[in-house]
Amino acid sequence: MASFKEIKSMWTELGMDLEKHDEFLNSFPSVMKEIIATQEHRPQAMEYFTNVVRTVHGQRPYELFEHKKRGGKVFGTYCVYVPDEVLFALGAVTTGLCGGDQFWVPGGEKVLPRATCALIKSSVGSRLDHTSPFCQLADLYIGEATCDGKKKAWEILARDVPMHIMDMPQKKREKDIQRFAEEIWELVEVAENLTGKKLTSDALADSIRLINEKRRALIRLHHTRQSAPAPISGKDALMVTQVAFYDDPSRFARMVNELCDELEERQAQKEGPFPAGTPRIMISGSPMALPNWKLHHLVETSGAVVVCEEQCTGTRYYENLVDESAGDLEGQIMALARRYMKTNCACFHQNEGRMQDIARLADDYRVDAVIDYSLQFCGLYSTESYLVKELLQNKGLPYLHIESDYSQQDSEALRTRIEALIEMLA
Ligand code: BJ8
Repeated sequence: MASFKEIKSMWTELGMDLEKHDEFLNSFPSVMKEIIATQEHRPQAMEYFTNVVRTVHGQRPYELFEHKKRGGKVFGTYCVYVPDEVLFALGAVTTGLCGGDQFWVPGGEKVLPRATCALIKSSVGSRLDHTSPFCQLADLYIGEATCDGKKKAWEILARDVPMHIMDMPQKKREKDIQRFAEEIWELVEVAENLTGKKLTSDALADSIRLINEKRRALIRLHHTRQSAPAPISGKDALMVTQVAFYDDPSRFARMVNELCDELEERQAQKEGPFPAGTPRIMISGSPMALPNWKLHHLVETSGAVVVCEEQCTGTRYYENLVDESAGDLEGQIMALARRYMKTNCACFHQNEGRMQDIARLADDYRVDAVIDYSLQFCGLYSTESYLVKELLQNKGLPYLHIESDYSQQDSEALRTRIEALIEMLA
């Protein structure tokens, strides 16, 4: 464990704005206390994940800092379509850079239109304000051409930091999957140049296994939420998935499996933080980057429990494993392309796969209602909510569409709508 003195000198060496960063640090403990620590009957194994979050700008960045001192590279990413496997196979470490806090939004608004989603503004603001150690540590930022907001924001961010942008297909035909495999090959070349290493089939096989292991642990965890009562709160489950974007993959998988042992014990005893019969909610839509717990907190303090997230901070991150059977690099890259193209983001044209996912998850998790969530100004998920609504009406499931941002201004209005939904379920 690094001491506070060591962490502080790292922040200085990374060129962070310490005064502004202190403002962020001063507000964080009370948010953690109010939203996370006040929950009752939390699993003991959540202590590890709570500590990772509590020290999120300290301990994990310090590990990356030391990795860099040993000559290693750090890649920063913003999207679940970036294949971590090839970067780990080159001895690098990846870290999520998506901003999930209102604190960074004004920094993003200095260069972006206000009518941009909070995730993009917060991500850009955290870099431009020099208040995130992860942004300061990344040697190369990997962006992607997904939504218009990101595509344009990356052009502005690239004036400040080195960036590589992955192109994204618009559809999922066989030729699109082949094209995505070419994008992965291009990423390999870029990463080889930065790390000075050559990708080998053996190293890639190891890292495919490593990341599969991490996803398997998450699948195991989230499956426990299918039982009633759910053995873990939605807030805690979301926090674990959020930590997955930052933590060391092997340690993370081990700690998630420890948590699963406890949750499976609770399942057997029919125990959980909420009594049996508590209305079960699935949240679909835009991702919730750390520490965005706003909607989960509102739901779980209004008499319901969140049991599933059809989001990139949920099923879209951990479902689908990479086929481990390929024996050479060509086959492995193709296996990666096939796995990543199974992820159903609203940035795709003709995205029926996402509707099938929502229908399947609603059944598997025995949900009583779905809250379809779009970050304000996210045209993709807002527009697709029309199809989500139609799907759920046909299934006879209550549905609520919510558009929100990272501020707390709309919290009470949202609570009123959420309470009305939950009352209807009683
Ligand atoms: S795979 S959801 S992580 S693009 S919420 S920035 S879409 S305007 S984050 Fe995303 Fe990859 Fe898709 Fe997932 Fe744009 Fe919408 Fe903002 Fe979004």
